Amino acid sequence: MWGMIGTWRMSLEGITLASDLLKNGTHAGDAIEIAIKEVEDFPYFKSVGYGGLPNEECVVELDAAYMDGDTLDIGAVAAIKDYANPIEIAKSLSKDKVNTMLVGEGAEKYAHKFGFTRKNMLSDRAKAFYNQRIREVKQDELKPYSGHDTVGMVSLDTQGRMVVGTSTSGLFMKKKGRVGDSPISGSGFYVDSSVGGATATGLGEDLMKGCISYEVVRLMSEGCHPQAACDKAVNALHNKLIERRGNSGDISLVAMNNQGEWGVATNIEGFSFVVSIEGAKPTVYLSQNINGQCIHEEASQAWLDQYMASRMAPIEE
Ligand code: SD4
Repeated sequence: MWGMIGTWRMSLEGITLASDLLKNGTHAGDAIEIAIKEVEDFPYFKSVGYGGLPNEECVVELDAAYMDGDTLDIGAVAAIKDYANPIEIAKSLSKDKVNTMLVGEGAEKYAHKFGFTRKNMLSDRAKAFYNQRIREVKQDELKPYSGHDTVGMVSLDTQGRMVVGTSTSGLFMKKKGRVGDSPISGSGFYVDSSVGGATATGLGEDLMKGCISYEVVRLMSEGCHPQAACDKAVNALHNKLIERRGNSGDISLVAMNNQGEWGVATNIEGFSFVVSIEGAKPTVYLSQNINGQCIHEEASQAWLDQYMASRMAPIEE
């Protein structure tokens, strides 16, 4: 049995590519690295890798993490600039015993030392979004924190090994040095091959208040199906945030257990995600929370076409 699950429609090409490898016995970690690299390299996804949206100083700072569910090794980078594939750097760091999470300049120094590909990660398109947002904020006083799409994936290989990875430019217009949940163990991701893995997307500041990915894995370890675990954890955090603070940010989780069973929960409208399991083709689903229970349906061709068209539509300079 092998399987893979990833956040948002943008996981599709990477998961499709990695599925063919998993099918042929590739390690879950190599599958994650290849799949996430594919998302990082695609310029039209706005919150990951090249083309990711910049911070308020118009600089693209990236966060990424990699966790091996067999050894529990973790590697992560945060607020790293000018490197093409943060997931590769995170994976490389996970092999070390100490200094496994590096930020900013330290992460760049490490990447330089080990010859990772340098790249100016600010695309013309992302710069145009930035300029557009500056005008909108001035005109309408819009809150800058919107428009997000972090990639998080869990993979299970034919040997039963599980790995999770994340990669993101975080929130558009974030402060320089701001770090979200994506490189933080337990919040943005967690995996244990004896149970399963989970990864989150949404408002990092709120996801971290619930250590939500760990919570999903913990619930699975108590016997919950991944769907029940996701529903339970997402609803509990959402309700707690409303109760204590009056509001909750966006929270979406995807999870898979070591049997290839999967689950997804969200507190937003139409969260998209991708699942690929042995015997079925990689599929994009849309999820909706109906009174605390998330229902998923396969995305229609019209939805898929519209998604790509909107990602690639020309933008005003
Ligand atoms: C963050 N959780 O940096 C990320 C953003 C995100 O989809 O998920 N966007 O807070």
